[in-house]
Amino acid sequence: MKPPKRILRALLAARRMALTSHLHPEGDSVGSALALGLALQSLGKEPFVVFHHGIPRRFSYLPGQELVRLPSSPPDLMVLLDVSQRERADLPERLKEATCPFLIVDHHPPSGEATVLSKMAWIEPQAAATGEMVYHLIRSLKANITSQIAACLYAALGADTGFFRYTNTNPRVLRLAATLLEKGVDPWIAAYHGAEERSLQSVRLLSRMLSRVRSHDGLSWSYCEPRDFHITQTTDEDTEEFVNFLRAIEGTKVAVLFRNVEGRKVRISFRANGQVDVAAIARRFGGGGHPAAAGCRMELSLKKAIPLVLSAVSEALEGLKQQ
Ligand SMILES: [Mn+2]
Repeated sequence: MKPPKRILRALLAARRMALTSHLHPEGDSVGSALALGLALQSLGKEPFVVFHHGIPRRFSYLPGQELVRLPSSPPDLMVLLDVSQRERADLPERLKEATCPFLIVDHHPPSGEATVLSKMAWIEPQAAATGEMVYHLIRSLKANITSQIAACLYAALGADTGFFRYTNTNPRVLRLAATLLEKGVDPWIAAYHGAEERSLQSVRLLSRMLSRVRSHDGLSWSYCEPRDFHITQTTDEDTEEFVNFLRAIEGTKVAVLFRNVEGRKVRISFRANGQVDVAAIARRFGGGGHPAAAGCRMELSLKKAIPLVLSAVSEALEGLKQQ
């Protein structure tokens, strides 16, 4: 996995850089941005890690938090990590519209704009996480993998491999994990904050969601409605990983979780157990993701969104039967 020369040249030529990722950042986004930020800082650059809507509290244990700040004027270079579309980046409007070059480092299979911007994009669908690409980027930039950078990269790798359980876990990934452990990473701290820890309110929300789960013909689904968020004093951020509880149900081929925090806005997460490509389903509704984990958003009521999406999933499941 070798970063293209033009990507390295662009990073070396710039001084002030803003690093960002997609909205609702998870471990790969936050870990990749902080790791690259720390490495660029060690090279004498001035990196800004920008998550306009904030970083989930669970990642506050990660080093490099001091780099999370907004540049007062447009930077020389913008780096999008784990996302390839400017509109999906968690930037304030004025930075989204900045005229500086936008660099893309992402492991999601390309869609639309990424191909157009391909000169400035490094897309590596073989990578288990963007963090894996960032590791090679840092090495190629001749920066040291410090224990701090290793902690951020391990969080990134852990997040996208389900802490080394998903099928993207391969010998190469485990070798990289071993290298990071050799730098002093504590695997339990990373797994606890990255995957296990949740707030009491979030557990209360989970219990409401689970109390109404439906499971039939390989499809398991449930939803959270505005009342749930209101009663438990939670936000959509507290539903992280909820969909995995649905995927855990015996016989599930596709799991779907609907969340309606307020108004006519529904967020939908899909998980598959290996047979159905849920990214293809999510794309039909304007979303995207990986074959086994995807998502989309709809400007509809929960009542209207649920049957629309479930019938698309049932169709895909029917297709399996006929094969
Ligand atoms: Mn990722």
